[in-house]
Amino acid sequence: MSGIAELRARRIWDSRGRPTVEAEVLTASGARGRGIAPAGASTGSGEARELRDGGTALGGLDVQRAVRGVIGEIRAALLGSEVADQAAVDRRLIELDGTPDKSRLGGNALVAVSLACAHAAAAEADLPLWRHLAGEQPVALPVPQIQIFGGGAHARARVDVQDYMVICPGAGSFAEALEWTAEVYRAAGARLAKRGALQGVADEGGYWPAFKSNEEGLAELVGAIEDAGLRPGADVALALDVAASQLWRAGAYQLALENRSLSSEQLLAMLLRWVERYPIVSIEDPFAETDRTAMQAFTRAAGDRIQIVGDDYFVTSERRLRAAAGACNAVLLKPNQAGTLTETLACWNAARDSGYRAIVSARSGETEDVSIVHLAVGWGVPQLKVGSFSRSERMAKWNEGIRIEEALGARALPYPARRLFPRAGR
Ligand code: 2PG
Ligand code: MG
Repeated sequence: MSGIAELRARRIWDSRGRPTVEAEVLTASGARGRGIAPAGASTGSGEARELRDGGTALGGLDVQRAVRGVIGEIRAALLGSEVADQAAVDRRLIELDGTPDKSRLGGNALVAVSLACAHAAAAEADLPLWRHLAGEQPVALPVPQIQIFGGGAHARARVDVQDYMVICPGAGSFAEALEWTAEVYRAAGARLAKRGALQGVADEGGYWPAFKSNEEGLAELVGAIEDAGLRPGADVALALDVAASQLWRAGAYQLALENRSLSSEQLLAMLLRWVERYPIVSIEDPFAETDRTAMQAFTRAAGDRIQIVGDDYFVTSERRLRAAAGACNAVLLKPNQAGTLTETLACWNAARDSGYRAIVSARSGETEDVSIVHLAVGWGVPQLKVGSFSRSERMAKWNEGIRIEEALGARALPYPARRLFPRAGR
């Protein structure tokens, strides 16, 4: 047990070259912890607000005010606090900010400090963060959702669907899932290059494709799985993030790529057709964050077959999850959407209470910070989404999972892929 002796912060740079907040906690006994705030591009309106400076420099995105808040007010409030009492630290942060959306001190400042405290507490106990969080509980590695093609807000809306991802229901371990994904990623790149449809990579490292329709991405993904010598559905299945809040304009879903505008009912029919035709096991934000009726209808229609994930829809809010009323059957957990680790954990506990699944997720703007891998393992969240299979802000996280899986060895609980996606994995 040791108190916070020093709290520092600085502006550093994220994977999009934008400013972000890094916080560092030092305890009285000399342990250190560091946390970095990630940043979203397709954000839900209910997320904790980032504090950005505005003005013209750096596109208004600078975070000097957020940094000053950490080394001023937040430091003064937390000095001497017990570092291992994460709930008390986070409560203090929330009280100090005093706004419902964390807009005064900034969700970016708060999440960096919250993460830094968790790391310092783990260092104090001389444990890796995942073990510090899990205590004596046995743990497993999470099943990765890995992006192959990027679109939406991460690729200037080149395609409307934001994330075309794979999940490997047939893989026997985290390491094997990564190996299979590496083959699929390579195969997908080779296919696009051959057709002259490869335009670089999107924000999370997935290929930036020149598709003619959104459905073409699904067919290409199935083709890439086959090219890689794997069985679509049984070995490697499809997962989508439609990020549909981004498509909702003037009372309809606008598919710019196809020059079409769909009602909720038409989008629902299209997604059901995709689920029939392709080995899809998970769809995130199939409808806009405001379209509760469609979310409930889609969950009734497809929720027994696939995972339906609320991201912008729940914004990692315990309250929203408890009020889900049959919308979705899974929740994305993003610590910076909530603002603190304690609130993120509360959302995961609410999901467990309600029989919802959960996936810990990175943001499209990331850094070398690998905390989310430790959160997934340590909290027992059985799935993890960190973007694609290229660029080191993504690979650092996948590689951290490999190290944890190796450290756990035979002590690990069974890898949950086949339990979570049994039909696809047969
Ligand atoms: C999402 C995330 C990650 P962003 O929508 O799930 O893909 O994107 O961080 O831009 O919200
Ligand atoms: Mg999303």
